Amino acid sequence: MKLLSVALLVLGAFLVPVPAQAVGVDYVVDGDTIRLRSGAYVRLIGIDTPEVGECGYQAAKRKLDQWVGGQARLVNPGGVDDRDGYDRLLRYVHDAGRDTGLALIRLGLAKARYDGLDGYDRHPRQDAYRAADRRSRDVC
Ligand SMILES: [Ca+2]
Repeated sequence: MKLLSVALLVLGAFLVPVPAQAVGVDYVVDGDTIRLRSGAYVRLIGIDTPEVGECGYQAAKRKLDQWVGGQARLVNPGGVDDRDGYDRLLRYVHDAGRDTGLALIRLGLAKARYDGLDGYDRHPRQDAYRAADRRSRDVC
């Protein structure tokens, strides 16, 4: 019995680190914000995409819609605020096992922002996001 407990504890340590929650997506608001079927809004952590009317707005929105239209998985990293100033959930978003925000940065459709270098919470993937942004050519 004791051995079983220890085994479960060890196994748990490998299973727990990145809990991703599957959610239904109602629609994509823009390149960095989605609305869930639950009615909640999600702001992707650590990225920024163009606002309505700005160059790249449609391209970023269309790509995000292509990737997470219908459903996505949310990751809630420790050390980052649960919600932003607009009451939107702050989450990493994954599509098909991929980090959607990072993929947008790599395509030059998003910039790495709203992180520890901008006066916000430092997030666990900040260094990877910033490095990818430096390497990617922005579409605008
Ligand atoms: Ca870039």
